[in-house]
Amino acid sequence: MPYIMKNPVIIPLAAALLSACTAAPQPAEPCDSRATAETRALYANMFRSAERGVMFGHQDDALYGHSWSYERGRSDVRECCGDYPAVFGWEIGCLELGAERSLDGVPFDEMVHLLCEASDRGAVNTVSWHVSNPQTGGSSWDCRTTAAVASILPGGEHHALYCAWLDRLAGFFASLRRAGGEPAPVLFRPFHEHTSTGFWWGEAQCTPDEFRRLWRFTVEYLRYEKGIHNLLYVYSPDLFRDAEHYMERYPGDEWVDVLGMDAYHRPGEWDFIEGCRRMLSDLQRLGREHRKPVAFTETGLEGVADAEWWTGTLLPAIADFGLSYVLVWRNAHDRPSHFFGPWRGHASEEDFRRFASNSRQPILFEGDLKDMYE
Ligand code: BMA
Repeated sequence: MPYIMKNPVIIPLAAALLSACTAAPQPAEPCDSRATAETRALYANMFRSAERGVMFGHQDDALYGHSWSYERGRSDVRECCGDYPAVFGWEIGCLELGAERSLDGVPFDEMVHLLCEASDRGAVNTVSWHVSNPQTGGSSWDCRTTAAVASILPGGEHHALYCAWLDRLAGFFASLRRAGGEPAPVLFRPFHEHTSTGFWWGEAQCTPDEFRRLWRFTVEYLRYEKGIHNLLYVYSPDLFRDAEHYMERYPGDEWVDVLGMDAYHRPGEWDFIEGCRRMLSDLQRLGREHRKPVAFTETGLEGVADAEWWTGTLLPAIADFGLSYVLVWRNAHDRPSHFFGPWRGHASEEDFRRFASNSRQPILFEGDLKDMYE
């Protein structure tokens, strides 16, 4: 008889050790312990779909495209490759002011309608927020002062105003309903690109501590004060030097669900492929350490001046990092050269199809998704 069979203490100990070694790791949970069932399912499915491929996302895809606007059912991406993007990006700047249209002129009621439709079809939605400057009344890009963040933290001069803005956001998020009536889950990506100098919440405009407090207050207020539980929070700095720089203003694992990054291809400014691979490899490692999905939350080459950009540049930049999604920015309908996605008739259309169907790094579109909400 083996020795352990004689020892009543060792038997359970050995069994516990064995099961600890063989048990599958518990699936990671959203940081909101009260996240809705569909939000939890989306989170779990983001890990699973990343094993099959990278979801393709496009900002404002359902609202308008290059030279058309507000024609329900249309999509520049679908017109090029036969399927909708897997991830739809939406922008809510100016919602905080109580406006009926976003800073890009998009009627919020149309956005709500199309976002819910995308959710019902099984696609993923992500929302960015180019929030106005609470101190000056200017736009997100108004960096005249360095005290805007401090001014909206608890005790600050504009704190009450900021809470009123969040009340409006909460109303918007609560109004997003799937066909069955349950809240539509959203990947919310506030205070993006803070490592650039472009926005009033950027690293030149506030201290790391102020940034973290702003993030935590925002999440806390929406979650506990307003009872919003259909959000997954996405952290998305702009270019970063190394993992330490990436994490410098990280609010903490209990306030972030997805590790993202934004990086645009600006020829002549930096080596896009090499730089992306360096940053995405840091991101992949951080994602494993923190048990968070990783995503390339904004990218693109404005005007896509290279007919083989999709397979020649984007694909080698993003392949093999286990990304959950990559999202290219909008195709403005009213600024002919301000586009980042494909559109029918553009010189890169054929290459986009090659990108969409390449076998080196599978790219997922809406029709490739298994039900993300179950
Ligand atoms: C920027 C540009 C702007 C737009 C903003 C918010 O990158 O596309 O025209 O207002 O995003 O969507």
